[in-house]
Amino acid sequence: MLEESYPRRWRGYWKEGCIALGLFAAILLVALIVVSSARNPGPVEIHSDSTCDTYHESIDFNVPEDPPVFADLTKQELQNTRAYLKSQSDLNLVDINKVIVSSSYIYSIELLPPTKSLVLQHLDNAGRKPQRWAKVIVFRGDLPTPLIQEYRVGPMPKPSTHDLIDYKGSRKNPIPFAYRPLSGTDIALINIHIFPEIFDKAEDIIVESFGAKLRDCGSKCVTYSAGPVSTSLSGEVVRKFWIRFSHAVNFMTLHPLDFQILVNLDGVHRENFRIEKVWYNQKVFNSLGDLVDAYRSGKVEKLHFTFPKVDKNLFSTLNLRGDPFPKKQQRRPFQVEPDGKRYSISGQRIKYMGWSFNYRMSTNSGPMLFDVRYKHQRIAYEISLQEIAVFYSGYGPASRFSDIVDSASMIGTLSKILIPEADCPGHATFLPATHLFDGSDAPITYDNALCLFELETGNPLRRHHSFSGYEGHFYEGLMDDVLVLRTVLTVGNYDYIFDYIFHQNGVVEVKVMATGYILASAYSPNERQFGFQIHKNLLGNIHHHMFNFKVDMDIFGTSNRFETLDISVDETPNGDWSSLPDVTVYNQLKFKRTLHHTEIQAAYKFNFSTPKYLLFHNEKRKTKQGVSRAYRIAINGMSKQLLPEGKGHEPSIPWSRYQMAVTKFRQTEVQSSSVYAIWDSYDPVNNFQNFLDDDENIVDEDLVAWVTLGVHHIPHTEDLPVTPTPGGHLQFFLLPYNYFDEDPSMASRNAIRIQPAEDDGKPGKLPLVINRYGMNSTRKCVPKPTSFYERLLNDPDMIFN
Ligand SMILES: *[C@@H]1O[C@H](CO)[C@@H](O)[C@H](O)[C@H]1NC(C)=O
Ligand SMILES: *[C@@H]1O[C@H](CO)[C@@H](O)[C@H](O)[C@H]1NC(C)=O
Ligand SMILES: [Cu+2]
Repeated sequence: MLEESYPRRWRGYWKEGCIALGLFAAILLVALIVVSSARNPGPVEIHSDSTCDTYHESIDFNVPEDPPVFADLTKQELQNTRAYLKSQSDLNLVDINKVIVSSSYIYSIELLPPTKSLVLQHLDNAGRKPQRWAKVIVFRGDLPTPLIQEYRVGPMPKPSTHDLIDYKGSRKNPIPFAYRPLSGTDIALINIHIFPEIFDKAEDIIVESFGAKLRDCGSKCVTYSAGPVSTSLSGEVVRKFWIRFSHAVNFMTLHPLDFQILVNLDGVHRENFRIEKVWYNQKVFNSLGDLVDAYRSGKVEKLHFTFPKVDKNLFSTLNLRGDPFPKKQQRRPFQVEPDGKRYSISGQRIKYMGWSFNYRMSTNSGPMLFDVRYKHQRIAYEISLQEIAVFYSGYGPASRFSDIVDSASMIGTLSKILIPEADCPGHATFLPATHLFDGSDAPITYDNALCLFELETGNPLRRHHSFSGYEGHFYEGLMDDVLVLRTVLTVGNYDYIFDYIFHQNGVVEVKVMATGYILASAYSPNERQFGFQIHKNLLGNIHHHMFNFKVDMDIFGTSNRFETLDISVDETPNGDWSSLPDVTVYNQLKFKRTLHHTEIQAAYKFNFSTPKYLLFHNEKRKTKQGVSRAYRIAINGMSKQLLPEGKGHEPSIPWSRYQMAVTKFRQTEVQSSSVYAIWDSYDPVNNFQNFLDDDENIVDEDLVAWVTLGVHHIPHTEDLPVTPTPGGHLQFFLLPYNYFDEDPSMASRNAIRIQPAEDDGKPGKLPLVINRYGMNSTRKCVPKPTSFYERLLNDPDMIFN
């Protein structure tokens, strides 16, 4: 066992050690977050002038005493859960400031979404409101065989029981200790057990090679990040990281050094914690001692990286530079809401035009929607992010084995603050999220974790102009104004923007954009097939971004079918229409409906030769013409998983094999991934492929679609300093398909119609009627400027800890 205990105040240590920040994985800034207590949410900001405020809807962030079924756990519920668990002797929890790897401690507490059947009883049949429960992940370093346990704790508000969650064999619980998601204890282990050896043996080499030091380094420091190495590589369930070193300069991923160390941090025993390999100047060594010998004897060529000159012109910093534009100091355009907000919020339920839905921010899996309805009719029971993955390639081992599956990084906690007028429009409403997680004793609330805004997209939703007399003169058009619920998850280097977008015609859009810093390698000719040299010592490695979403479709209830419209070429005899011998057969397109009976049959891999529409319907609900009233899922932003199935780290993300899969809803198959997926490729904890492999019947069942978006990214110089979003929007849509009798946006008062007035028979100009359907376009009002920046100046903890 570990003899010494070390406090969780890593931050102090790092200051002494001169290593600015340890970064993990997708370069996860976990754990260094030392937050003493939750801040009070600031005042709600609603930017509009009272004179504009005619029909303001109500915006209420207060969580009711008895929270609605989908609401995140409240501060009080989180606190009560923690207090209850603390008092349970079987859990053996230690105080947060005494946590070491061999302790029992709580990794996360969050809502365990209630059983769907109970929720539907409650919502649709006036059934009793289901009890609220917490899902709690506990690291049990204290047990003879350390492991991870997932508990169901409750009922709220005052928990009285805790049981291991029974996944009925569909996924593991408890979970091998080596699979635990990334936490502060990893930093502590590297810090206490690995760094002394590096200081001891390699400090001279680091100073000579990189013009910077690991400790006592002043303004020239070397920092590091640690990337998990998933278990398929060694074929054993062990916990290993590649530590990559870089110059401690904004931003570190663009200043990599050709120096990496593979460490084993398995279990809780100090004798396990060791350096297994060392990489220096494109060569592998079995130990630091071997590197030192080779370095001294001239068997490895010495590297000479110069420490970058840090100023605002440094290529890797984000500062205004270049020839400033616009030439004059003219502000950006902005939008106004001339008659007040047209949406309301209450109990984490949002209403907008015909739409209503609940949102929540899962600590471990990010933004989720529940009970999405249009005109009171549920379309989807759930639409939620499941996983973010990025698989990198490279010659050097750290890039080669960086296959990052981000929910190991508590992605829901990574939207720390959205900034008005940069992350979201100035008129947005900012929504809080509260978490209790690794490193915190009390719940932490991030006031601006999400934002909600109505957006004038500038695109017409529909229009037609009939300008000639014989068609009948008229014009009508309507802008595609939407409601956007946004969050931005900063997973170390990358920033992922997630939007749930609601259109006026019954369409839901889900969109992902990536920005932020790339993860890169020190340039070497060996890396050329994996990227371009984009700066002096820098090469941007090719990688594949992948995102998985759960879309629990409920079209007129839970008895649904999945059908595709398969488009093909029709060869029609053409003798009647042409006498030319080579036109006796005419080719055109046709389609046929294919009902998919089982899960394997339904698993969708895009094929250009066989275009398809993907439709969900309830067989009992037809239009007057007898056509199935359906919703269509359309995916814009697909990519193919090129890695072979079942090899390497691919088994951790089996959902990426399909652009969409359809499964029968099961309460034990509520997520496609798990927080363990970054490690578990050798033996996945929650294997999505198993959802399909039992090949259940999916006809007239409750169906769930699992949608994967993706894009390959070969970085280029314009990814410096950070990746821009244009060209990288990945989306999928839920589109009504024979669902309404006509476009429901016909009921929008925001359309504009122009037609001739009754012809008075007089010569001269045609008299016109311009119909704005009662909208007053003469009232003028100006939104109040945001007070956000004042609040920020008064409370800098809002943005940096
Ligand atoms: C795509 O569809 C065509 C036509 O059915 C088929 O011949 C081909 O094998 C398919 N490709 C893949 C990769 O499945
Ligand atoms: C439109 O607003 C202006 C200014 O508030 C007001 O004077 C006018 O009567 C309004 N028109 C209608 C049709 O409501
Ligand atoms: Cu990228």
